[in-house]
Order: sequence, then C-alpha cells, then structure tokens
Amino acid sequence: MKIAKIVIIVVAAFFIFMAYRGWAQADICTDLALQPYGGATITSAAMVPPNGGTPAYCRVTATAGEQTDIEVRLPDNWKKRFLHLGGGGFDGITPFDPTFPPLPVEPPYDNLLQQGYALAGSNGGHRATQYPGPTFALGYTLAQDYAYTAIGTTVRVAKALIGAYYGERPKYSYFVGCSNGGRGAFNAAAKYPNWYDGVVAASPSRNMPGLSAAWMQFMPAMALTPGKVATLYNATVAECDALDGLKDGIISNWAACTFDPASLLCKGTSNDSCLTEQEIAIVKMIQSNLTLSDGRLIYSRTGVGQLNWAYAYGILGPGFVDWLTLRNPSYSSWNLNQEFPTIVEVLEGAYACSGETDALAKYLNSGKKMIVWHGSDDTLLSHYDTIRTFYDVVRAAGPGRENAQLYVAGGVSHCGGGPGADTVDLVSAITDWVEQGQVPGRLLASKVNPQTGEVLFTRPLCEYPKFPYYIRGNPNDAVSFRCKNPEIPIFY
Ligand SMILES: [Ca+2]
Repeated sequence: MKIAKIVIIVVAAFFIFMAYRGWAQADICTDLALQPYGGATITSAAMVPPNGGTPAYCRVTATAGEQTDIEVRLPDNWKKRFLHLGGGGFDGITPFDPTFPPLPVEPPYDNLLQQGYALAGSNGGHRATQYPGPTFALGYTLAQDYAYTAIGTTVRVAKALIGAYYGERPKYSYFVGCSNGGRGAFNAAAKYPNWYDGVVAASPSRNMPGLSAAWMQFMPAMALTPGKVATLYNATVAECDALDGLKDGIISNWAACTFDPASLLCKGTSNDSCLTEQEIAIVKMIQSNLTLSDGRLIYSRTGVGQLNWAYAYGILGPGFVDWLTLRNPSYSSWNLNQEFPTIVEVLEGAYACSGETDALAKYLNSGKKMIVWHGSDDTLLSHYDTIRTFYDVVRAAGPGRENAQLYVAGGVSHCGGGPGADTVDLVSAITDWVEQGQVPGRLLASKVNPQTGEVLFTRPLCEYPKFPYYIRGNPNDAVSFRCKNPEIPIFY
C-alpha cells in the first residue's frame, strides 16, 4: 500500500514536471519574438503541438536585410543537429511554402524533425509575390542575396535562435538542396565553411555562367514539338536500355550510350516520328560540349532528358543573362562569344554566384564532407557538367578527395522524376558520414508511387563512375544488381 502510494506520487510528480517543462519550453519559444536574433527581426514564434510521430516544435519566422524571409523549426527531441534547406529556381519562397516541391534526396520535413534536426530555410532574399521570376535581379541587393548572401543571413539567424532556445549551439550542421539549392550547398561550403560539417548538392546549378550561356544557346530547341522530343528520347532508350543488362526503360549505363540522332532523319515530310536536318543539328549541338571560339569548354554536353523541358530555356536563359547579368530585360542580340566574358565578370566576379573551386577544396581538406548527386535524365542541367566540375574540385583538393562523394542516378530527371529510382536518403548518408565516420558507398534508391507511397522498385545508387548492372533475380530488387565500372568512364 505504502509502495503503491510512493509510486503514484513519483508518477504524478513526473507528469507535473514534464508538463511544467512543456510550458517552460513554450514560454522560451514565444519569448524568442521579444528581441532580434542574428540581425533579424522575429515576426512570429509559437509552439506547434505534436502530430502523429512528429514531435512538438517551436516555429519561428524572421525577416532580415531587404526581403530575406526565414523560417526555423526547433523540435522538442533535438539531437544537436542543424539542417539548412536550400531553395530552388529563382527562389522567392521558403522551402516550407506549400508550393515548394518535396526533394527525393531528403526525407519529409516531419521525419527530419523526428530525427532531431532543427530545420531552417529562407526565400533566397526576395519575395516572389513582389518580384515574380527573375524580376528581383534588377535590384543589386536582392541579386546579391540570391547569389549567396541569404545563405549566410539564414545560418546566422538559425544558429542564434538555436542557441537561445536550447541553451547551446548545434554540434552538427548540414546543408541540403537541389538545383539552385544544390548551388546553395556549394556556396554554403565555399563561403561559410565554419558553419557546416556536411553538405548535399543535388542536381546543382553551380556553373552559373556556363549554364546561363547554354540555355541561351539552346533556345532554338524550343521549336521542337513534344512529339519529336519523345521520339528522340524513346529511340535513345531503345538503343541504350540493355547496355546495363536489363530492359527496364532506364539507361543506367549512359556513359556507353552513343545513339546518333541523325538516324531519325525524316525520309519524306517532317512529322513527330522523325527529325529534319536542322532539328538534328540542334540536338547535336545540345548533346555536344559547349565551347567558345577559342576552344574553351564552358558547359559540358547534356543527357538524354535535356530536351523534355526545352520550353523553360526561354525563361531561364533570359532570366540569368538579360535580367541578372546585363540588367536589361529588353536585350535581344545574343552572341555567345561576345557576351560570355561579361557573364563571367558579373555572375562570378561581382556576385560570386558559384561555389569557388579553391574554397571547396579547402573545405574538403579541413575534413568536412560533401555529397553530390545528379540524375542522368536531367531536364535542365547537365550531369556531365556536374561530373566535370566535381573533378575540378577534388583534383584541387588532393587528399581532401576522400571527403567528397559523387552519385549519378540513372534515368532520373531534374531533382527527381523520370523512369529511374529517384528517392534516396542523402541526409542520413551525410549524417552517418559526419557523426559516425561511415563513408557512403553503395546506397539504396527506390522508385515510389507519389500517390500511395508504395515502393515500386529499388536500385543500388552506385558511387561514381559505377552504375547498377543487372545480374539475376527479381529486376525490382536492388540485390539483383551489382555496381559496375563502365568500360570508358567519363571524368573529363
Ligand atoms: Ca536498362
């Protein structure tokens, strides 16, 4: 009887303590709105109650500089981890915006909160509601924030809030992003190396001068009908699919694929099942390295998925060249050799848009980690260029090479999609590398039904230059494949 009473008192005391702790933590959360942190004005701070497996978290919104909007989520079960989420495209919304697409290389935010990561992200320095598309680029400060400084602002604010809320700084800090957010990952490592331990750059737009020029050059491809683009894609798959040992609609051994678009030349009248000589020339141009008249390579050839989003060149090329570089929206006399020095001077010189090779090499040599991932069916950016520029960095890094890992996902489009296995948890991969010293090697990727969440098939994600080669057994199971080197690996 006496023991039972003591147990009841202890249990009651425990619950009172837990409730008090909850209230106290809620007070600490709302108190964050009372003063600025990291130079930002806190616009709201409130607890979000637990929901299913997602722990309660303190949700903070802040604004800094001209238009940098920041959101930070601080979970109750914090494991001393900080994860900075990159943006995308021309930015203008935070990665927490409901219209921001989920990334296949990271688990959903609720899962990340469950795993004890404090999350943060920004709108990249401007509000899309006021500045849609590239229109922000005419403002120097907004353009500079987009180039990279919004990253520094966000990490400063997030770490100050983390310090105030938990009473200590994060032990491990990461950055993950895709496309423009992949460029952000390189900039995080290059410009703010002391703030991060590991970064994940997915489908990155790091080579901003090269890709801006490429999109301008590629604009004639906008004339190709979707039917002709599909004919080209399907003919390439028909010829190259089995080079990886399995006809599954995925070209995993893309390095060995030498499909010649000239084989699709129209015999009679042009229709969607063939290409004219002029169209073949456009395709060959897009699938060749882009060079200046002096022979200098500025953007590597593109993969088989490149033409699928050709319509976007007309927004992206002028966005980065007319608006951001030349600051002249009505510019119309594009000339590659004439404009390229200006593009480099503005995007790399003035704005420092691209993570610098020497700074990235230094980051790697200090023991910090980097994972780079790109789909071989990317619809906007060249995985060949990502490979080429990755090797620029690791060659410069020397012994720091061991701290960088590259993956090319066969048949995957821009930041996911396409026939290939696009879903892979690179946040866990970088975390295990940083916190446990577990070097990421062969990883497990899957193709998931976006409606039902059902796993349709799995594939190994092999460390570059290896690709998944089918051996035997269930073609939907990754164990039926081994990671194999192509006969002629592409390193540049
Ligand atoms: Ca195949």
